[in-house]
Amino acid sequence: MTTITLVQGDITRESVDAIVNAANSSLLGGGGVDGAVHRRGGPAILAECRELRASRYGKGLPTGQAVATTAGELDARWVIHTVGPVWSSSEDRSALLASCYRESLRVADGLGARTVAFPAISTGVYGWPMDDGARIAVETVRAAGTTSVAEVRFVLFDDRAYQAFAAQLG
Ligand code: AR6
Repeated sequence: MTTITLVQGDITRESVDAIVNAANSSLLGGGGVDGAVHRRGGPAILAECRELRASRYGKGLPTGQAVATTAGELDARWVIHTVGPVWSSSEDRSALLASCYRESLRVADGLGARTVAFPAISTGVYGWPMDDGARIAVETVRAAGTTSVAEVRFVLFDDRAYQAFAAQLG
């Protein structure tokens, strides 16, 4: 069983085996969590992302998939980069958002990570409504029963996000 914990704060300050990054398919950085991960983690992360683009993801990492790199100077062993879907009011993309959590956990499992920190994927720049993003996150992690990950820690930036996740945990 995976224990789910909630903390409010900056995910790049967490001490865990793996930190999940809300990346974009370029893997070359951006704002939000992605910007913070690269700023605090240093250039080794970007260097490995560039190698992944050259070797495996010439067209970019597809939405809903996940891939690991070094965590550079972060207090973690790995960063797992995943690409959330951009929110759409006309199209249901929730399967892609669920896939981000599931695939990140699958990668974490493969690495032998026991503690994994997730941000609220897609709920920032990508515009996903927080309550729905929290529901998908918690449901998907709860359903990912086969993982050897002992703790999933959701790291929420502000009180509103924290409350949304707390409501889902019940
Ligand atoms: N720690 C924890 N949560 C954070 C942090 C942080 N340091 N910074 C922001 N959040 P976002 P997305 C929250 O925009 O929506 C980037 O440019 C934020 O309040 O980081 O998946 C990428 O390169 C929000 O609730 O990710 C992509 O282009 C949540 O983390 C795009 O943004 C996710 O916000 C991805 O957009």
